[in-house]
Amino acid sequence: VVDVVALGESMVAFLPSRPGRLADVPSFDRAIGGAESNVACTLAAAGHSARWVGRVGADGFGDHLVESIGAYGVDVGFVRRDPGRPTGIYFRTAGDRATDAHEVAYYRAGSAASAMTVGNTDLDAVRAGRILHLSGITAALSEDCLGLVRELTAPGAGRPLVSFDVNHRPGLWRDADGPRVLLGLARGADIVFVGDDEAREAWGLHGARAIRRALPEPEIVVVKQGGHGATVLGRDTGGARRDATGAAVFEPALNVDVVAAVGAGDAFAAGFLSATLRRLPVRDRLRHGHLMAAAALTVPGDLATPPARDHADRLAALDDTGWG
Ligand code: KDG
Repeated sequence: VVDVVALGESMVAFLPSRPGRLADVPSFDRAIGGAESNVACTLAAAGHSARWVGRVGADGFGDHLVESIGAYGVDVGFVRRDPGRPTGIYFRTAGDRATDAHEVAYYRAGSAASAMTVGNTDLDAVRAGRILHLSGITAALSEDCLGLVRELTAPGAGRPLVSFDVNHRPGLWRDADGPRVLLGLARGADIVFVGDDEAREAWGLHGARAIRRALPEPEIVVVKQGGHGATVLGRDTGGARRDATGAAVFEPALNVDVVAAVGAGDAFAAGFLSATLRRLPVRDRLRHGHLMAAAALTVPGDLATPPARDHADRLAALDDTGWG
């Protein structure tokens, strides 16, 4: 059994050679992006077995993605190639240091990944892990992709633990329905990751407890509070409390000098899921999330080399004065 299967669109990401507006940046460096494959890569780097299932074009960018993600040790054997559609790409600018305001230009409409359907995806391969990681980005790509995410978040016997990162990307939604659809999908998951800022913008919800009240079903809801920290609200907060909304565990984030926030949420999810697979206590799951996020925050691209498992364990074991 694979530890984690992640399904979603991966893209070639073009990172700016210097700060400035998209209109002014003269050249870009090629990297890879894709929220779900980022999670798979970080988990593989942290010593887990991980599979990424996606769809790319039968083009050079598709080769690059499959090779790069495979080089992290991720199983790419179930990635499909579509000769009729291109691999998605995107360009971004460097974020303003204070506000992280940046521009993103996607070239992914009609991409190979947007043509993923229930019918052309190997559902057994997708459901073969202990955890299936999905995100709201896939739901935004097309009606077919939304149907696939709905199928994978539907209740069913033998379903893996479903992890869902809300990842609300307003620019990708075809209509104003995105927030409502995302809320419905999140309610079908077992572990939900959501930023307090996106919950405010998408759902008008303020604060972790309000978010938990709107998402009563999942076993665990992780509310990410940016540079401040993250809170777990769930039934599984160490076994002591069994109520759906009452038990909350907050853990401060590490205070790092941010180079680029992109990819940090994915790294956080990977660290949290890694510690979940290892059945570590909730505080340590949050700390492993923060450690992986700190690594991603201090590099320009989506993916950093995370600390090795024993190193991460030593850092997570710091006492409260040493942490954060
Ligand atoms: O989380 C990082 C992603 O946002 C980035 O890699 C691009 O997947 C991406 C998206 O759709 O925004």
